[in-house]
Amino acid sequence: MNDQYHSILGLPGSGKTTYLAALWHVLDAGEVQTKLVLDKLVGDNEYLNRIVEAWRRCEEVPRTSMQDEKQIVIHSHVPANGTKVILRFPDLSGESFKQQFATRTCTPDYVQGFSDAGGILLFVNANRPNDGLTLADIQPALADSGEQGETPIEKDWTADVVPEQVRLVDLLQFLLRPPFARRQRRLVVVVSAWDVVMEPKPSPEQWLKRELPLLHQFLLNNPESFDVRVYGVSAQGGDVTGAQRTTLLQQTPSHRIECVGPEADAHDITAPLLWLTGDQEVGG
Ligand SMILES: Nc1nc2c(ncn2[C@@H]2O[C@H](COP(=O)(O)OP(=O)(O)O)[C@@H](O)[C@H]2O)c(=O)[nH]1
Ligand SMILES: [Mg+2]
Repeated sequence: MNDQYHSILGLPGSGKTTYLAALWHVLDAGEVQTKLVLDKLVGDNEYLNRIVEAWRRCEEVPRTSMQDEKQIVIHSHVPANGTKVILRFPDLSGESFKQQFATRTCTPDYVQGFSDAGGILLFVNANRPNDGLTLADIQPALADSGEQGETPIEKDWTADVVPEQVRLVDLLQFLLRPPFARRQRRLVVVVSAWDVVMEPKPSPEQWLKRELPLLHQFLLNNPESFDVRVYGVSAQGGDVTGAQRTTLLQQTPSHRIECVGPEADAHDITAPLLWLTGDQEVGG
C-alpha cells in the first residue's frame, strides 16, 4: 500500500477544480486506458459528482469558495504491477493561497498536509493575462504613442498587485522552513488550458521558462527541495464558454482531455500523478 497525500497549489482560476473533475471522470468512466485505475472513493462523493456533472456537460466547474474546501480521497491501483495507491487531495480555494501570501499565515491542516509522503501539483493557467509587465517593458509602446513624458499614475501597494509568479515562488518558499518538514518533494507544474497555447506549441517546460521565468528559475535552482516535471494539461479540452462548446459536447468526454509531458499518453491525466506518487516500484 502506498498512501500518498498530494498537495494542490494554485491561485484562483488556475484550473485546479477542472483538473479534479476530469480526473474523476477518466477514473470512473474507464473510456481510456490510464496508468492508475480506480478502486473506490472515500470522502466527499457528492462534491466530486457535482463538479464532474458540470464538466461532462461542458460547463465551467463551480467556483471553490473557502467554505467549500473539500478533501478528496481516491483509492486506485497500478494495473502494471498491482500496487495500491491512495491519493488524497485537498481542493483548496485559491482565496486561501491569496490570503496566505497577504497575511503570512496558514492553517495547521495545510502544514500537516505537507508532512506525509506525497508530492505537489502546482497549477498555472495558460489562458491568463500577463500580469508581470514592468515600466521597462511598456516603455517602448509608450514611446511610440508619444506618451513617454507623462508621469505614471501611482497606486497604493496591495497584495493583489503582486504578479502571480512572485506569489507562487513565495508559497513554495514557505515550504523551505519550519514548521514545514524539510525534504525533497516531487512537484508537477500543471499548465492548465494547454489548448489555448498557440501552434507551434513549445514543450510545457519551455512554456514555463518563457512565460513564468522567475518561477522556472526558482524551481531549477532548488533541486534539494523540488524534483520537478512540467505537464501541459487541457482538462476541459477547450473554451467551454464560447462556440467551441458545441464541438466539445460531441466528443467522448475523456477524449477531450489532453495531457502533454513525460510518459503521458494523449488523454491520460493520471500520468503526472503516477510520477508524483514517486515509488520506484510504481513506475517512477
Ligand atoms: N480553455 C480551457 N479553459 C480551461 C480549462 N480548464 C479550466 N479552464 C478554465 O479556467 C478557469 C478556472 O478553472 P477552475 O478549475 O475553476 O480553477 P480553480 O479556481 O483553480 O479551481 C475556468 O474558467 C475554466 O473554465 C481547459 O482545459 N481549457
Ligand atoms: Mg476551484
